[in-house]
Amino acid sequence: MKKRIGLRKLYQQYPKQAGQWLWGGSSSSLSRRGFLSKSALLSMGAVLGGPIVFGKQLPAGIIPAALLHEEAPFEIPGKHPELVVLNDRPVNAETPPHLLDDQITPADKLFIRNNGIPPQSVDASQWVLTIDGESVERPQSYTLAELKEKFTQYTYQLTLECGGNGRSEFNPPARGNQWTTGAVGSPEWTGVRLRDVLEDAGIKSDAVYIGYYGNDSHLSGDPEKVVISRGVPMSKALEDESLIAWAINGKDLPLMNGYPLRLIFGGWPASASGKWLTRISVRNQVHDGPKMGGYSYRVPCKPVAPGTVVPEEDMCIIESMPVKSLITYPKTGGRLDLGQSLDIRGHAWAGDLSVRTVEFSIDFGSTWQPCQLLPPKNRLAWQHWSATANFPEKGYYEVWARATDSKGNAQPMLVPGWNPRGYLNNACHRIAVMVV
Ligand SMILES: Nc1nc2c(c(=O)[nH]1)N[C@H]1C(S)=C(S)[C@@H](COP(=O)(O)O)O[C@H]1N2
Ligand SMILES: [Mo]
Repeated sequence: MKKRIGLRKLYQQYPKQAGQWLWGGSSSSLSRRGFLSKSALLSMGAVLGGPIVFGKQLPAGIIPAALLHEEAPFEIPGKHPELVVLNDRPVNAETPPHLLDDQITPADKLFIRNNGIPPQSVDASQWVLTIDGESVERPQSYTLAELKEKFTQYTYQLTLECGGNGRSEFNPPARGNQWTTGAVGSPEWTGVRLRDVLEDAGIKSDAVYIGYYGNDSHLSGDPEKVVISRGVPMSKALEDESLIAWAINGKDLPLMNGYPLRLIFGGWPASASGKWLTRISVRNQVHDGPKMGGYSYRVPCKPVAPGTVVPEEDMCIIESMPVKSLITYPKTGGRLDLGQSLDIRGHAWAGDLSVRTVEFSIDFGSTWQPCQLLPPKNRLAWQHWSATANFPEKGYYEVWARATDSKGNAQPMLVPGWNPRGYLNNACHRIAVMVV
């Protein structure tokens, strides 16, 4: 396991340059268009070991991707040793982009986002799921074995992304886990349809929302305190792909990812996908459990200037996630001989929508070239893209990828819509390439 030390260390090592890159440079190093001066580019090139070929297009305030990561040892059992641990109480770990190269994310590479302490010992044979709430006709309880026997089982590849993925790039910074790009994955999940179970219990006509409860424990140690209890509107709850799942890629869920039972809502903030699931309440109002209100998993209903203090009543619940993509091959920081072409690939996803196109740029977005894009395995699974890049001369390059969803919304190149808690950063992913 690696633990990120972060930009502070970078700043200690290269105070002058890091200061310029992080905070947009001194006025003398910036042109009026906001790009870096020749001398700033030269000093960055010196640290990188080669000239930044399209450096004039490198937006100011952006650190070359080659210099973003620093790591130190740490460990979580059952998870890939290269996951990056952001916090160990509660455990939060993200997946470096090159580890997400598989078309279907292996369980040991799926990120972990815990708000509390997972159950210490789980006896799956004793596990019971209760369906209750004002808007259920006949409250029911099912053991895991009953769920498996009574209802048809489905398997879907579903993309799970934390609403805070990308938070580390917001400025002013937002508190919370400083996710870079790795709070996302797209494994295959097996379970029963939430709809089938809710219909078995009977949904009253006034039902508007479901809320989940899990049996993790609050960090305070107070057994009465619920860690997190979120949910989705009935329209999302009743979709074919909304699952109560017990398996990931055909095997039991890892404890950290919700063993033995969890919800999965592909394309929505992963905070809706309750882990260690014990109860689902069918509500006649928008669910009001912990982390449904205030600033949790909510963004300003209308865009605000960075740093604005937004009143709670002007915050709206995040629903479908925005279009996004990752470059999963090659790993950032690779070297290539001049004249060699570079095969690149990755995934793209778009919340409830599908991805229409993916493009890449080697000149900081001045020009874009098309990528091949495959259809999703099923609705709400991520899509694979690939392309071949050629570089005109020796030097430092970045490959940027940009996806556009089925409604024509494209990823922004720079961090979009600042919000108090740093959600929904879908800025383009980029990798560093040195041509020698
Ligand atoms: N019971 C419970 N469910 C939970 C959480 C939690 O802390 N407790 N965290 C949520 C959040 S914020 C996210 S992003 C996802 C993370 O799922 P994963 O850890 O399997 O990747 O689980 C969600 N479900
Ligand atoms: Mo999350």
